Amino acid sequence: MNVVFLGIGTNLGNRENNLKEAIALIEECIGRVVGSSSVYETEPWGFHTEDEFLNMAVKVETDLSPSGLLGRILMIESLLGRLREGRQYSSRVIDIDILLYEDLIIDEKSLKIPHPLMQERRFVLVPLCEIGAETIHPVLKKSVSLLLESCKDKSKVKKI
Ligand code: PH2
Ligand code: MG
Ligand code: MG
Repeated sequence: MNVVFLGIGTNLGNRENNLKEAIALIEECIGRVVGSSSVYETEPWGFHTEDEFLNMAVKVETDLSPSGLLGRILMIESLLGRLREGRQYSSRVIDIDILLYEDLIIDEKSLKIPHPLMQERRFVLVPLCEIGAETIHPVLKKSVSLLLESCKDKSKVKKI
């Protein structure tokens, strides 16, 4: 079994329900959810919109390979009605990102693990720290709690 940390975000529709449905589908299609953070209301990061996000992190045990995992994530996102626009960042009903997969490092065009921007985003690090503070980032060689301490992002991340 492989331990993976996923970040989940939503800023459209019934956001609480989107998170619930995403977790149910993760249980069904990816593996056992063994850790789950609080839900945070967060300021949009990297683009402008009036629609604030809900973000959380989950810890999952899976026997899927990294590319198998990505395939299931894309399937879950489309089941929940995600439409992808051309722009870099846009509002979405659901986004599920692979943050960490054991201590694997993958740098391919369509799959990068660890998530290349996780250390710059409080909306990722604050929930992740709740369930994986001591986990070591395999590239930066620092724990998640140290990454949060040294993160320069000051955007709002509020537990709800
Ligand atoms: N996701 C993004 C870009 N910006 N901002 C917040 N607050 N939460 C997100 O999940 C998020 C974001 C790209 O995936
Ligand atoms: Mg994302
Ligand atoms: Mg994504």
